[in-house]
Amino acid sequence: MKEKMEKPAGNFLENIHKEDYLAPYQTKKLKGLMLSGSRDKESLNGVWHFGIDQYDNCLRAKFFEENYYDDMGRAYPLDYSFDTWETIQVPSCWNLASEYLFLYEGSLVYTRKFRYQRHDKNERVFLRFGGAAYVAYVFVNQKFVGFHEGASTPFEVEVTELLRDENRIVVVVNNTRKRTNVPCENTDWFNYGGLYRDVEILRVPETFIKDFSVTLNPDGNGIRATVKVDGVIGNGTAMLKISELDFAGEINITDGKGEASFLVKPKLWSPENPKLYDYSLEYLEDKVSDRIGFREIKVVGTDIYLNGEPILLKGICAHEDSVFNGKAVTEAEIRENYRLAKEMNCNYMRLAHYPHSEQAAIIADEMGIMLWEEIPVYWAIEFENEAVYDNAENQLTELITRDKNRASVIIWSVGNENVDTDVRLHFMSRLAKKAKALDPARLVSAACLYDGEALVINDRLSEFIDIIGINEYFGWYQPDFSQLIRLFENSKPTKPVVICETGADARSYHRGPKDDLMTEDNQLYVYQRQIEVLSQIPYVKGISPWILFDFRCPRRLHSLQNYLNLKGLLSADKSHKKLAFYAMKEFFARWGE
Ligand code: GCB
Repeated sequence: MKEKMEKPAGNFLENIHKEDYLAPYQTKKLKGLMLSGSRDKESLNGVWHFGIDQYDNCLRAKFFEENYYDDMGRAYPLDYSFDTWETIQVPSCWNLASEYLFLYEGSLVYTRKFRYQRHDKNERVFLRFGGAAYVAYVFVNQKFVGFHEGASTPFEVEVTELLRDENRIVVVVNNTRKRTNVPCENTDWFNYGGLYRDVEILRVPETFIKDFSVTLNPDGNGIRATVKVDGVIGNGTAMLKISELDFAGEINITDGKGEASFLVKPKLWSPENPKLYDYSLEYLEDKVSDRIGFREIKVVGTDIYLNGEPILLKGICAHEDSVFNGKAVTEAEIRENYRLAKEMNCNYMRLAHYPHSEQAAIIADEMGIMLWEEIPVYWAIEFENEAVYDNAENQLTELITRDKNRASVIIWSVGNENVDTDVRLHFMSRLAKKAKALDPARLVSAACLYDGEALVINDRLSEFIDIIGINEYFGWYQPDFSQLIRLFENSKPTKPVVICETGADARSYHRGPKDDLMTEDNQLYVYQRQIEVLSQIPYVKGISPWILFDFRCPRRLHSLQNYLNLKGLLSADKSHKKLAFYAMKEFFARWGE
């Protein structure tokens, strides 16, 4: 009897009493590699089955093992039926898939079958997830293969040994907000859940290119490539080719790693001329190809230089959100955001507050928009918790690994609006150092708070970052506007300051006197006063108001807001431009002229 009870489907009593059921699944953490955009992929997007698993019964009772019969051949009573469950489209946010899932926070079990045929006897196969919000537990053919934490970065898992002709994949995705998550339970955006980015199969040779970066040489002479390979043959020669430059260069690989500089002179990428080159990188039987731009970004004193020229960052913030698709934004929606930003005379966008889709930087490269990319070290996460640090650092590493070859990305942000305490300083300075170590070719910043009592910019994190990002809401949360002027008079920063947020709520078409909150007229008035002050401050080298379009936000309960943050310069569906949009457009046209 006892032995029977330990079998997966017959262990009813054991399962319902086992409160540490998650522990065994949290041992194998999946990480993001660099098996990205540039390889051939087989898509696992499309129709999946799902079960809403509020009580986590899939993980407790191990549905994924698919034990249908006991040793005597008698059927177990089952609490699931994978292939007759309802269906959902992957990628998508489940919240928008049906009305009853709109506010759901918990586990959803996704499953589908797929066929696989080996092409080469030595091939290795990886499953790649572009993003799963917030944690994902992955099972292939009845085996647990690992879990990933963090809603917005990609991860891969090797499944070479597990695949058969016909395969079953089960993914338990859970979006429960928690104090110990990054971000923690309290944010100012909607908590979407699901497999909301591409799910793919990648085939690579036995030894494959696992990581590479190609950048301008820091000394200004030519380009530099670094390569890491994974597999059995760690010594050899990799070949980098950029056909438009008539260039082919060898990189010696020793013990899986190699690095080389080449005297090539590419035309430089800039928002005005977003020049990209096709390149390929080969090692033994493996080949990756992609497009790349070359540019130099640096800070000297309080100035930011792009390709040796001082620049102003004329920007706008954006969430990864859409009325129709939630976080599962389409390429067309990303393009539309950049088009609108360009219409407003922007050359730059802050992708708040977490890594946006991989396509965001690919399209920005092509359209010529400089980017600030960020990890969700947002508000009051548990800075004193080392596991929280590891999670944040992993999200940063996965983001940098994914986007480090995108010319458009000029800034890594290590967080937003975190109070300047000792534990936070320790936590975020480590992240800033990590970002620099992983990618010396970009600037590091964070959206900091000013000292509201002394009215001065003096966040201790400034020492560790290249650009001081400041969020300030004078005219909105702080009605005394004269304090904004005092703030700047009192501050003597030695690095460039970027106003990475400022703004005011306005409901589209709601008009009234300029002092009436939530009217477009009031929002315009706040913008006009901000522009008047900010344009006079010599060390303010960038502005990205909050925010391009209104977005879903459960914290916004006023009837005029109707669960939207209304600080957009456009309505949530982007069909309406508010008055302040035109004020920013006019200001950016003349700022710095
Ligand atoms: C902020 C936050 C942002 C909010 C915004 C607001 O400072 O960084 O996430 O949405 O203010 O609207 O209050």
